[in-house]
Formats: sequence, structure tokens, C-alpha cells
Amino acid sequence: MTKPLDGIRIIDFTHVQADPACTQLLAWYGADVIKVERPGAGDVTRSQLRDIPGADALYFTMLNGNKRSLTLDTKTQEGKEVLGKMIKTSDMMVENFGPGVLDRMGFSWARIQELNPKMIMASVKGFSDGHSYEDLKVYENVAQCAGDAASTTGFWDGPPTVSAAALGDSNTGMHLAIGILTALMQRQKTGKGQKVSYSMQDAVLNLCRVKLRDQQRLDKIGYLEKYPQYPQYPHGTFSDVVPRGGNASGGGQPGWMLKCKGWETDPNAYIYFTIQGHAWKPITKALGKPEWATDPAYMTAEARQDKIFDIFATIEEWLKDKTKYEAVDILRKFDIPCAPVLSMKELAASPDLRKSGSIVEVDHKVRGKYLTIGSPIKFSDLEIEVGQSPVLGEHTDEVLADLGYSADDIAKLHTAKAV
Ligand code: CAO
Repeated sequence: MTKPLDGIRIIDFTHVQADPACTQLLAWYGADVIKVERPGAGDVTRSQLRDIPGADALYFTMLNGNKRSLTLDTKTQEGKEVLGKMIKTSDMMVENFGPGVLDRMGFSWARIQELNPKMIMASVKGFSDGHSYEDLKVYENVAQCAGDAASTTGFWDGPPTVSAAALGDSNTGMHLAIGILTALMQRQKTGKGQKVSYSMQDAVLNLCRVKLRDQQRLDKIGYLEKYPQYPQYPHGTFSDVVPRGGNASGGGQPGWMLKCKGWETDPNAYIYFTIQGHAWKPITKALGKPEWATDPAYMTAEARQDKIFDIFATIEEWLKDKTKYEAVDILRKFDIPCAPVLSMKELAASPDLRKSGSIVEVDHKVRGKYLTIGSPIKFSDLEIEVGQSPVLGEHTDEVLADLGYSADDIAKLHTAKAV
């Protein structure tokens, strides 16, 4: 089957999680992604958190499927020559080295443009160019702290908290793919490549948009209503910064995490319950509290604000003898936005996610079968085959031959330890 990115060749100078997630997505959609790795070592995630001795760790295999692997020492003269040739014959380079690494390697953006003016160069750093922190190396949690996620996550009386979701890593990679494809569209019009830069701070900040909304509301009126779960309103006072949200919902609908049957022993026996304004009547019906629908003390969102936790306590009482699944099965009939809290164990076994290709089983030549996350985006006219990741240097000779190196030249590059 023809894939949308067939014929697009990408130099994958990526490591850890942010950019590998991006190039893996592009590989699923048809690009020829050549992962360039240091001989003998490769991407650090190959050996991090290993569960099978001698096999690439899941950390690597789950982020580098459908790619080819070329080992290349770009600090040797021969290695630089090979990279130069690759730049001339590729469409894109994607990299997330530490600040200044590519310049030190001798491949500044200016040099890359000289070699190939059509090149699209996508670059992820912790902070944007010219930022006062631009020299910092950054990992996931650092980005979450720098982009507001940590300051607004957790409970108001606890420390800033990071999310388990890879807001700085995979999220940056997913955004980057939008930038790359946009630059590709522009190149089709202008014939010119360009540099696409993205910072992990900006990627996190982009997801914290509603907190900037709230900061401005707070600056203006001194409190945040429509967040009745905050003890600061209406029962207390706010400081001048947006408080951590606990389990409050981000929008104008109060929501909370509620215990279901079995919560004492099962850490995930909870549902998230949202009190959508216009769903109040069905909620009262579902809970067997029809009198609340017409009681002025409960009828409106405003009236409910000061007793929202009492309302949640009543719902918890109703949930006491229901599992999270039973509860959702009842509430869905009343059109109430809610969901069970699902553990990764449950998600991994979910027939729905297997059917949709969101969780896929891959057979790897060294480690055997494992599960990975498939394409989160589904297409009506594109079948995505999630493949195995390459072993270190698996395609070195093949890629060099593609570049026009003879068997003799390739042997010399091996002898010089350039590949
Ligand atoms: N051949 C020869 N040398 C190579 C090479 C190759 N194929 N690939 C990498 N190297 C060298 C680089 O040239 C660099 O050497 P110098 O520092 O001497 O110039 C060296 O490896 C280290 O590169 P690095 O700074 O990228 O790696 P690090 O482990 O010190 O830092 C990280 C890792 C992730 C903190 C840093 O790369 C970074 O901040 N990246 C940008 C933000 C990012 O993507 N963070 C990770 C997100 S996923 O959690």
C-alpha cells in the first residue's frame, strides 16, 4: 500500500523519548527513517531499564519501530563525510541533542543549508533559541516544571507535582511532527527547506493554556469561581497565583475523583464524575435524588458551589456498592460525562484498544513479543503497520550502499571505526 510519506528520507539524529516518538510516527506514515547512532553504544534507551539481558530495552523498542539503524561516529573525519552525503540526499534531519552539539560536530544550520537548501531541519531543545535558559539540558520533569504543569498539578496544600504523562517528551515529539509536515507543505510550494525549532517548555506551556486563562482571571477579579472544588472559593481566599488543581476539572464543569466499591484494596477503584450544568436533572435522577432538581438550594451551579463536596460525598455513598464499571454503565444511560479510572494493566488487556490499533503486539527478532502504543491517529485510507525496531547498526552497510559506497569503501569505514 502506498503511504503518504513514501519517498521522504529522514536522518534521525534523535535519542531518549521526545524526538524518537516524532520520527517513529513519521516512519509509520511511510518515511524512510534512518536512525544514526554512535557505534558500540547507540541511543541510551537501548540499555536503560532492560528487562531481558542482551535485548534492547522496551524503552527503545517502543519508540523506534519501523526505522533503520546506521552506526556512525560523527566525530571522525570519515563519519562527517558520510553524514555530509546523507544530508545532501535526505529530505529532513530531526535532532534533539543538547544545546550546541550539532555546531560542535560541524553541522550548524548554516552548513546544512549549504549542503542541501531543501533540507528541513527539526530541532528540539529544552528552551527556545535566545531564551535565558537556552544552554540547559532538559528531561521530562524539568520541562514540566518550566512549562507550568508542575505548579498547577497536585493538591493545593502539597508540593508542585509532575504528571506521569510525557508532556515534555512525547508531547513535544507529536507537536514537532506538525511543524515538520507544515514545513514539508511549504517546501512543496517554495522549493526551500527551513529549520523547525521546538522547545519542551513551549510544548508543555501549550497544554497549560487554560492556566494562563485562569491567571488572568485571578489577576482581574482576585478569585477563581467555577472551580468550586478549590477550598479557596467560596470558603477561603486565593493568593496571586493559580493554585494546584487537585482533581478539579480544567473547565467550567465541577468534577472530582470518586471512590467506588473496592477502593480500600484496589488503588484504581474510582470514577471521574463531572457535574455538567445541563445534566443536573439526569444526575439527580440517576442518584435517586429527584428533589434536588427543583430545590433552589441545588438547582443552579451557583447554588451548588458551596456544597459541592457534600454533593460529591452523596454520590460516593451511592457508589459504595457499585464497581467502577457498574457505575459507569448506569451513569452512561443518563448521559453523564464520567469514566472509570483505568490502570495500564487494564488498558493493555483492553479488546477495544487492540481492535483500534491503539495498543499493538509486535514481534521483535531478539526480544520476542511485546506490546507497544500504536498510532493514536486513525485514517480512513491508510493502514498502519507497526513494525519492530532495528538492532544497533542493523542497516549500516545497506544505508552506506544506498549512498553509493562500494563494498571496499564500506570495509574501510569499518576498519576506521567510523561506522
Ligand atoms: N557520534 C559521535 N558522537 C555523538 C554521536 C555520534 N553518532 N551522537 C551523539 N554524539 C555526541 C555528541 O556529539 C555530544 O558530544 P559533545 O558534547 O562532545 O559535543 C555527546 O554525544 C552528548 O550529546 P548530548 O548533549 O545530546 O547528550 P547528553 O546525554 O549529555 O544529554 C539530553 C542528553 C537529553 C539531556 C540532551 O541531549 C538534551 O538536553 N537534549 C535536548 C532536549 C531533549 O530532547 N531532552 C530529552 C527529551 S526525552 O527525555
